[in-house]
Amino acid sequence: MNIKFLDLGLQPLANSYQKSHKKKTKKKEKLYKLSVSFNTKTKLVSLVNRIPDKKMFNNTYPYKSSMSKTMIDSFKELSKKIKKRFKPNKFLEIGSNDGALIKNFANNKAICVEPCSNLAKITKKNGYFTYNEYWNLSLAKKIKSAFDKIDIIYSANTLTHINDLDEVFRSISYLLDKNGVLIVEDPSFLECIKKVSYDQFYNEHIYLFSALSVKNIINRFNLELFDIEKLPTHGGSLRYYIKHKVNKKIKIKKSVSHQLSREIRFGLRNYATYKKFALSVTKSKKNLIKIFTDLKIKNKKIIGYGATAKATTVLNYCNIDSQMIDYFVDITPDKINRYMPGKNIKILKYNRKLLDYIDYIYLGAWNFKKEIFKKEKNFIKNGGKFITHVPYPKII
Ligand code: DWN
Repeated sequence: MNIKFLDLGLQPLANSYQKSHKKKTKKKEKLYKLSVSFNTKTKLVSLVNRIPDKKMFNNTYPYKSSMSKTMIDSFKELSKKIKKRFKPNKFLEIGSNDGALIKNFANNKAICVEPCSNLAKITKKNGYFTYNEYWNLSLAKKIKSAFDKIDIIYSANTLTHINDLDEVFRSISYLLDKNGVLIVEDPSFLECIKKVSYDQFYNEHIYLFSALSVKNIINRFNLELFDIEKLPTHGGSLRYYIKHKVNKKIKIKKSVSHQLSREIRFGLRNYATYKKFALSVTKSKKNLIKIFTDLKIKNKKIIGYGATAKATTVLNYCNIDSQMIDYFVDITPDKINRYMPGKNIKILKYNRKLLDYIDYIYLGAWNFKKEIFKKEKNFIKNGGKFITHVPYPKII
């Protein structure tokens, strides 16, 4: 049974950065209900309303994984680890984005799957065999007939974006070699609760995984977890290592039972934990609005840093608009000179000079705080302050 526990109101599509100021053009931006539920049997956390894939993942998807050094370094480290630990002959990535990870593998050893054609074009151009398609069983069959054995399937921040999870894992189980390994990386729901990072929810993130829910879902497809790594990326992620149950050569590591116990101890099987989280979200909203209004009363100049999908959830849930935030800065080419979805705040091309005469910066990309603080040490040295809502609204 699915029980709704969190309501984040009406929200625009998170990655649909508007070309023009909607209030000026009087054209209405489409808004969708964003609420979150918990399945009492599988422990899976998911959105109540689903948006068709094609509306979100098409030929204009703006997000590029290679925009942060943190992610580039994390992918480089992981590819070294995969090569050493599993020595793959054929590596397949589902949701290869702009190739931030795949570029660490030789062209003849790696295959990309990417439904957004603007991104698929990049890996194709860089010589990788790229299927510009959505991940499903018919694609898995096509790949099997072309390449036969796939010994590593990897997917970061993608499987949680696909509505039909049964088809996702059925297709993986079909394609993955008997002795092969599936590696899945996604934000951890436990970390999301601990950090009250409710902005992990937006229409693209249909699911937020925990080890408990992943274990339950993959079990239906004769797959099992054999290792779990905790990662600092994207506000705290888990990397799940999965194998076919019939493969007894790979031993199950203690990290699996440790993570499951951690989640059980925290209460991820109990509805009361979810209700408590929803209360913390309401409190976070109230306190963040207070910080912004208090600063605006004092005529402080505030901008945003990192025009993230996550920031869209925060701005629309807390009703923070261009009266509060003058503009956002971002380095992603396809976001520049556009407007934050739903809130008409302009996104400018990042330039250090844009931080001059600014009193406060709202950290849209709080998950890259370390990287951003390092880059902006002069802003901090000159007395500039940051605003964040994670793990609770505060000025840093
Ligand atoms: O799952 C998803 C995650 C992985 O990425 C997608 N559905 C959408 C996207 O979500 P997001 O937009 O919340 O992701 P990020 O990775 O937190 O976005 C960071 C943004 O900040 C990018 O637009 C790049 C920008 N940035 C910047 O302008 N200067 C980032 C850094 C580190 C910087 O120095």
